[in-house]
Amino acid sequence: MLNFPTHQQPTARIIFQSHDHYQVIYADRSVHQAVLAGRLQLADTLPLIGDFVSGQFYDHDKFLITELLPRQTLLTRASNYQEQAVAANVTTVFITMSLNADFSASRVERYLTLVWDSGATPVIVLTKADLEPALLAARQLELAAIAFGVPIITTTSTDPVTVQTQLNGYLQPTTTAIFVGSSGVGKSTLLNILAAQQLQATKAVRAGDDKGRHTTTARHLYYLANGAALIDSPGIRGVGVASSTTAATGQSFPEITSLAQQCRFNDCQHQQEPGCAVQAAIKRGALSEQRLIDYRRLLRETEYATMNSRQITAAKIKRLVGNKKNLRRH
Ligand SMILES: Nc1nc2c(ncn2[C@@H]2O[C@H](COP(=O)(O)OP(=O)(O)OP(=O)(O)O)[C@@H](O)[C@H]2O)c(=O)[nH]1
Ligand SMILES: [Mg+2]
Ligand SMILES: [Zn+2]
Repeated sequence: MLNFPTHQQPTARIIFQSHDHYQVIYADRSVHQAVLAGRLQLADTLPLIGDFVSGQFYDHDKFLITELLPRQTLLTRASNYQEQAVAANVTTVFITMSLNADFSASRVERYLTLVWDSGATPVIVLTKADLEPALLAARQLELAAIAFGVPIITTTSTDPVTVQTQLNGYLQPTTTAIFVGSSGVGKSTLLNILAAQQLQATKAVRAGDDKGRHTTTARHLYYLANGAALIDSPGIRGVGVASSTTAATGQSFPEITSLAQQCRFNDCQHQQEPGCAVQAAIKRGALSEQRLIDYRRLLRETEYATMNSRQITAAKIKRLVGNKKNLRRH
């Protein structure tokens, strides 16, 4: 049996979410489709992958989520106007970066900030050591200078036994770990090695620039044999865009809302993401670009409307600072 918090009612854990469709795992490791009780659908805080919930079974094996149990940690991602929730109750974040074209020490720095804010513990994982053996030592030094004692692990997928021995120490029965990092760095590959089975699909990176193909499209939580939980996530596609769609904005733009349901990524920003149904509709002339621009403007306004004055000032400063950073970079 999995190690779940005790509660009067049956307790389950969210392992997948897509819009209002959930999957939960029960302590006996059985997986069930799940929905939110009406009362919860209107709550300020919606259950999220990694959350423990309680509820009851209906229709034989479906689960009705009636209560969100208290969170130990919350991992969020920075966005222009607010934080976007990534996963709940994460204890360990594997900041995953490949040693080839993807390498960026300043990106690791940004990830570290997010992880420390969340209450989880970071571990830096440098992948594809086989491809860049000559660069390894210099890059480890570069990271050590910003990582202040955060463990730095180096992996090679063709040596699964070493991968297991290096990462197993971080995967206790009480651990919930998540892999974050760019597309194509080998997050799903590592998960498959640790689970010793092909749980997630993996795909070769583009020749030339080593960019990944966004093979993983949604977060998914798996339990390893020893009871450690491990979340695979899609490669981050540009940080810094708010994702929340308020109900009001959705109602004013029903055609965009319904198109968005068909986007490949749950949190698609309808910019350059692959498989974006909104951009596809613009391309074939079924949606005017102006509609999308108006939609974005309203979205931003409604986001400000839900903030207090201190939060608005903070968001504006954040935007200014972000712009300056971009200026310096170019
Ligand atoms: N040479 C080498 N290739 C690797 C290594 N790790 C992963 N790969 C390859 O890199 C490619 C991308 O790996 P994935 O595991 O799909 O990458 P991902 O991070 O899950 O990518 P997304 O799901 O798109 O975010 C695959 O072809 C892997 O076989 C490694 O250590 N060495
Ligand atoms: Mg993947
Ligand atoms: Zn989209």
